[in-house]
Amino acid sequence: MNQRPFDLNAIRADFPILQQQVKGKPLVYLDNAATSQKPQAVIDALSRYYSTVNSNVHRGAHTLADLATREFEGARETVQRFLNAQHSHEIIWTKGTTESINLVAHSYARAFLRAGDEILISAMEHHSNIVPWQLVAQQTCAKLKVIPVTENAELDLDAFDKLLTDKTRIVSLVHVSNALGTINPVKDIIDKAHAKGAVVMLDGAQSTPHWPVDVQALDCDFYAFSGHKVFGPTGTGVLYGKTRYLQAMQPYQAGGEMIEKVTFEKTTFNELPYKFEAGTPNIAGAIGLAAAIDYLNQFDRKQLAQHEHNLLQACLDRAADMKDIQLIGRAKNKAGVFSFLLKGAHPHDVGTLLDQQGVAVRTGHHCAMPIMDQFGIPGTVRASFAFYNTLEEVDHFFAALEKAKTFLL
Ligand code: 7TS
Repeated sequence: MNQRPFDLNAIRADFPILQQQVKGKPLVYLDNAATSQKPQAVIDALSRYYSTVNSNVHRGAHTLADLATREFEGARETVQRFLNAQHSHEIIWTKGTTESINLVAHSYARAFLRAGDEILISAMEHHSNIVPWQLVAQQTCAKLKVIPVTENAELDLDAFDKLLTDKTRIVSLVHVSNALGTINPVKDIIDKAHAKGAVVMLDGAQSTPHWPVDVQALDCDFYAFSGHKVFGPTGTGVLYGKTRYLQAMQPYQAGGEMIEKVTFEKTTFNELPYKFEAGTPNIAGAIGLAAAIDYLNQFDRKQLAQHEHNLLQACLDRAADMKDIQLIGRAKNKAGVFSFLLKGAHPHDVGTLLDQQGVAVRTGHHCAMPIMDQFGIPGTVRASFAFYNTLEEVDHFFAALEKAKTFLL
């Protein structure tokens, strides 16, 4: 396949929002971990769908309904290839990582866990990979256990070995931390968890935007990601699950689409994946997400990842020369997330001063309060990168940071 060369100017021209000014300054968008920007190809896919295809799926006898169904199911196959899943019925549409994790917590864990069983998560999880398991633990009298995180923001793997026991039924772990950037050694963890008979769910919200994920090579049992973080529309997401687990699970949302036959006495469910997709799905969103994946697939994704790594390295180099900056998250294996504090300044104040200079970052606890508590901080300032960011933007960001320092310190 002919791959498109990595030409940053041409890439940036594909993202209309990046051409904007904010507060009279060129936008420097460094909040990609919260949501990433959309290329024109995605915007066009949505517009084309609504202008020429819009119909409901799986039910119509007319031409457009058939077309919408084929495009919607084609999008599922695009995601199947994106994750290298074995079957397209292993791809369940959701509205994001949060819903995907809740689906597994409700339909798998709540049904199959018994009192005394254990669920293992880590101290660096996003709230969406903590709270669903707390609820399930309460409902089933299972126990929630937490893998500690070291000072360097890495998983404490010795502690993991001890926490993983014959009672562990589920390990649910973030692939890449949104607050710290840590890339977790998930393959080892999956293999060890399987050896104990536990199922493994991975939160891929922050990995899928950066490099190809292969669920068969990982051998994870469930994998969740958000479409809006991989350059697709908001309100889209995916749960991958191995067929044997999905087949054993009951749906946790019920309604149209997910049934085979309904009488007042008894309902039988539709086959996979529809059993888990009650109601009219986000058809345009799924087609938009497939357009985002097609867009990414034009490139050698290794080149995109290398570029993001260079951006992170530039930040780390600049920070090493800068006074009064404290890095949060010093893992050796790290994705393009640069979380920090200016000593003595509240993260929100830093964020506001950066915004005045056109630089968009996120400040706060990043929906990961427990790890912030562990580090004894209320939150951080977080710059997070996508492949369309430039080294010039890193320069601009640090110049803006120096200026913020003169106001705050
Ligand atoms: N898991 C991780 C690791 C995340 O980073 C996020 C969102 C989620 C789950 C939830 O994804 P959603 O699409 O269902 O909302 N993270 C962030 C963030 O870092 N800033 O804003 C949202």
